[in-house]
Amino acid sequence: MPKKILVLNGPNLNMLGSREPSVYGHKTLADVNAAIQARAAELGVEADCRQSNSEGELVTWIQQARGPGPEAADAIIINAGAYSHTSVAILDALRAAELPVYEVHLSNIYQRESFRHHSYISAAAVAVICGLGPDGYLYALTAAAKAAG
Ligand code: CA2
Repeated sequence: MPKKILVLNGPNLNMLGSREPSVYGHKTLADVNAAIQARAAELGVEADCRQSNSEGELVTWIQQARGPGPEAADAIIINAGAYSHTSVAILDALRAAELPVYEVHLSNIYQRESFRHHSYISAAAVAVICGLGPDGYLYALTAAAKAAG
């Protein structure tokens, strides 16, 4: 069985490519997910890419990733969007999942408003990648696949 990596995107990331290209680039989320799938195929892992604007739905998916069951995953890559800066619920779910978590942000959150400088998610993450645009997901996927062995 190939290792399964759950790739979660949070609120507003479905709008990628449509607005704010100077911050988030021109690629759509479909473009980003296609690149993730291509890299997953090269790495021999399965990537399950999902996006939700709902904090509760993200929490549910993280809970299911712990298994047992068909949604069980071996690692989680997450860009929780603005919930990164607000959500103790997502932090608690990630901790409870007991899976390696890789946090990704498209932009360099430390060059932006001070309220973006803190991420609750980071306390549950083995690594944080920010400021590299969509490539950040590919670096995270490479690291997750290597660690999942
Ligand atoms: O840099 C990132 O990836 C962020 O997680 C993106 C979030 C932001 O709240 C975080 O501080 C940093 C926002 C995603 C919104 O994406 C949009 C894309 C296009 C148009 C509008 C929003």
